[in-house]
Amino acid sequence: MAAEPTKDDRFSFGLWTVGWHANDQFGEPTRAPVDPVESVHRLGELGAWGVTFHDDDVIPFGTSDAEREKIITRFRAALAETGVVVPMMTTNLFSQPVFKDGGFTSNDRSVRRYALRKVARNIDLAAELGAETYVFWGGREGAEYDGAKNIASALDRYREGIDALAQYVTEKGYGLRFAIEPKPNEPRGDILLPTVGHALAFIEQLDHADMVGVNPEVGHEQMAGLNYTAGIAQALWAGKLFHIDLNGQRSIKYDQDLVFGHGDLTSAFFTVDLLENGAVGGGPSYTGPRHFDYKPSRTEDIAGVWDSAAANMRMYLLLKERAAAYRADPEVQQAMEHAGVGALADSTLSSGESFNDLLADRSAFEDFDPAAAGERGYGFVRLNQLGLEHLLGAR
Ligand code: GLT
Ligand code: MN
Ligand code: MN
Repeated sequence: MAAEPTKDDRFSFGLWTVGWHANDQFGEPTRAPVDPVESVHRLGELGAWGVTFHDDDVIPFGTSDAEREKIITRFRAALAETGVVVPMMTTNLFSQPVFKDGGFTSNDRSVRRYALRKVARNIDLAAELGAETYVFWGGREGAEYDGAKNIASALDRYREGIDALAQYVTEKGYGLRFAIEPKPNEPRGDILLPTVGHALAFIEQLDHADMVGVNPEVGHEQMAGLNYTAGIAQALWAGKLFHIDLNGQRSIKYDQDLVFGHGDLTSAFFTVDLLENGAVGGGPSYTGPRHFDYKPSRTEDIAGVWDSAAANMRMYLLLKERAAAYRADPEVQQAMEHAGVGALADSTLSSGESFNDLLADRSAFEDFDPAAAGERGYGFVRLNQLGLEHLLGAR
């Protein structure tokens, strides 16, 4: 049995997750609104370490400045009472009609200017609350019609927006880093920066590239048929895995936001193995929050909201325990050795060897027997079977 979650596990939840009223495209809300202060208390009691939120999750859109201050004061009191921290914050640039064509990349310049101001105001609050990461999920940054959006201009404006805000953070001396969250579609037909790879390439074009990374979400990569574990491994390799959104998704369809592990369980196992144990043979590891971005299904009542929140942490801890057993199993270690998993960390040229040395090495080519090397069995299936047996608790 996995341990109960504690603050040392650094589990965090978006307030929009448990706070979702369970309205969808086809139906009315099935639950009453949850007071964010109540969520802080309940999540803290369940063992969560942190909460994250959009400006509008805590301070309803259109609130006056005076009322805003009162809300913030009450929210801070809940944090102080519970010891729950705010490791990440973000901006809602997608719910209000003004953002129907996007925030940073709306075809309407006045909307783009308004979006930057909305983000800057919330960044000030994020710095005040001690957040380390500021997320940018551009759900409305995109289009349905190819003729309606100049993608090059949109990317120019996206870059301009992120760079201007990064400059603002730098000038203010805030200790914040930015994390871009990719998603292929929904709510827009096609969203800009649809995958981890697109986001990483975009970041390289920024003036402030050093302070910008990614916040990959399990379901968003899987909606595009991509391998989440491989995606975050590349982000780690690039030094850009600043934050993660854990949840579950069952194949290529609408964004399900299921409990972590309730989608592709095998993939979740290898995700936790990578996050907790690092890559076999070495590589950078992830030290950030274990953040859940799921939605308690529309079928659940309020008890089901808190049960499903707890289920995320429990799934993570169970998988962490299974992954530790997998790594500690001598048979697994032997199978990894046989498969050459760790050997991939050896450089292809020896240290000090030049490319000309390789050209002169007859054993590498003239005397090499490719037919013999082609006979090697790597035993990847046996290794995977051992992994699945550990996942099933059969070993
Ligand atoms: C929205 C989206 C999530 C993002 C949130 C951050 S909001 O619910 O579906 O994936 O992480 O803006
Ligand atoms: Mn997300
Ligand atoms: Mn999602």
